[in-house]
Formats: sequence, C-alpha cells, structure tokens
Amino acid sequence: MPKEYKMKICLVGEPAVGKTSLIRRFVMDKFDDKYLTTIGTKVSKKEVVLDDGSKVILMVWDIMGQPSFRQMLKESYFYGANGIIAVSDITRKETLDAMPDWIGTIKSVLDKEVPIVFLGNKCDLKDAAQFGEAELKQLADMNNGKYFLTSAKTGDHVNETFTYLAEEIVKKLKR
Ligand code: G3D
Ligand code: MG
Repeated sequence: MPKEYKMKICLVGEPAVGKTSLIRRFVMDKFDDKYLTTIGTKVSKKEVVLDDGSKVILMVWDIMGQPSFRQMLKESYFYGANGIIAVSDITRKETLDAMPDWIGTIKSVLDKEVPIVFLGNKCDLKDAAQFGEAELKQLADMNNGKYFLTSAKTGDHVNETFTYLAEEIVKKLKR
C-alpha cells in the first residue's frame, strides 16, 4: 500500500546563495529575477509522489539572511527537521567554507542524524566558478551526504535534489 508522509526540510547557507530561488523554482517551477530578499522564516508546501507511489508532503523551510539569526532562532528553525539542504554558491568560495559552521549549528540542535544534500548552486555561471564538484564531493563525503550542482535559474537538478531527499528520508523511516 502506498503511504503518505509529511516532512520538514530546512535550507541553510550564507545570504544570496540562492536558497529562496531554489524553493521558488521547486514549488512553482519558475525563476523570478526580481524576487526580494527574504525577511523572516517562510514555509512553503509541495507534494511529491515517489516511485513506489508514496505521497510525500514537503514542508520547506527558508531562512532569513541575517547572521544573527543562527543564534537567535536556530532551535525553532531546525526543531523536528527530517532533512537538510545546505546551499553554497559556486561563484563564491567563502559560501562553501561557511558550511562546517552550519553543520555544527544543525548538529547542536538535532539529536539524530538526518539526510543532508549539499548544493553548489548557480551552476549556470560556471565561467565564474571558484569551486566545483571535487570540493562539494569532499564536503558531502565528510558529512555522510550527497551533492548536486544546481541552478535555480535553469532548474538544473532542482527537482532531483528534493526528490532524492524525500526518498532518503522515507528509506530511513522504513528502517
Ligand atoms: P538567498 O535566499 O540564499 O539569500 P536568493 O538567495 O534566492 O535571494 O538569491 C540571491 C541572488 O542570486 C538573486 O539575485 C537570485 O536571482 C540569484 N540566484 C539564485 N539562484 C541562482 C542561480 O542558480 N543562478 C543565477 N545566475 N542566479 C541565481 P539578485 O540579483 O536578485 O540579488
Ligand atoms: Mg532568501
């Protein structure tokens, strides 16, 4: 019998890496160049159907950009998260270097390990890239996760990211 699941997915990453754009692309399948910077936490909802027919309702949490956020709101933001999408921007290496800090914050709140996907976003700008697949893979391997090069602009690997995460979480729940 196909089942129904509800999951909380949190996006993390430095300001302007493309978190909000990725969610908009996934939820509405479009990219709006004029979208404004997020103020506050926002939750979007989207249903996906997995290969086995299971229905998954994804509650996708978006974060506001301010660095002070992490300390202030981390408990409630990460509380009950079933999966994490950790986003960096391939045109800014410092957004990748910030990842271990984010992982530390997540681990300090969540008592169990949850599936995590590392994204190198803005892969449509690969001429301006400051890092690539090798660095992402290293980060993913170190944290027992998966990685994708994505573009919220072209939609490259955006659906794959969310579907992969939903599948991993369901696998974990079945264990
Ligand atoms: P954030 O939510 O992580 O802070 P945003 O990031 O989604 O607000 O995106 C920050 C800027 O990067 C936005 O540009 C957005 O259009 C752009 N962007 C996001 N994803 C991509 C992508 O995959 N490719 C390209 N080329 N740009 C992307 P502005 O100019 O509005 O600040
Ligand atoms: Mg945002």
